[in-house]
Amino acid sequence: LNEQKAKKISKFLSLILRHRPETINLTLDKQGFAYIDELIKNTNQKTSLGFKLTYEQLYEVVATNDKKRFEISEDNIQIRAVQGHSTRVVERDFEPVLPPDVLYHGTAHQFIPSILKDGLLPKSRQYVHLSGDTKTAKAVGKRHGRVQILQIDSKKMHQDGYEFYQAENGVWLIKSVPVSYLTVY
Ligand code: HQG
Repeated sequence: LNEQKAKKISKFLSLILRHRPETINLTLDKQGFAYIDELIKNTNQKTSLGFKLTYEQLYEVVATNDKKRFEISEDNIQIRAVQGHSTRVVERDFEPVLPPDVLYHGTAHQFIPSILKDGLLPKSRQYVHLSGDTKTAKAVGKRHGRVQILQIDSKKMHQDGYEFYQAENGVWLIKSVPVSYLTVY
């Protein structure tokens, strides 16, 4: 599988498993899982990828994905995206975990006034995504424009009773971050 094709499959899986399963008439359960058989069959019927998706390609993309975005169930028959879901599609359960003292959020410069007014909101996703290091935060923010990193006082937030979650791929998740815990980094 060349890099370009792997990326195309990864983007397609993100779309289907996070935001628009209905594109290929796929059903996701409450924890985000879909049957691999059904995903492959429906993908190939609708040829939404422009080529036939095989089991081998699917497994290779899951195993080699740069951000480990996908997870295959223990019984090997289902697949899901571990984070990033649109709220209207999936509301996964996560166990609250102890966060590091500080976390980061990479965003674009143009969103700063609004964020400093309303805090960090999940927008169309189920959670606000936070990063453990500034390098990752930078990469996330860059997608939206000129990067601005925000530092989150996660220690204080946790002490104040806010719950933090961590997806299987290490991405930190929280429902929202009030302005008082944010510092422009
Ligand atoms: C911003 C990618 C105005 C927020 C990444 C962000 C991540 C506000 C944007 C994952 C705001 C939402 C998620 C407010 C938040 N006013 N703007 N009050 N509160 N925002 O894409 O964190 O490659 O939904 O700062 O790497 O950029 O897809 O979230 O800029 O892990 O696997 O609203 O997606 O991963 O944008 O990215 P997004 P995100 P994947």
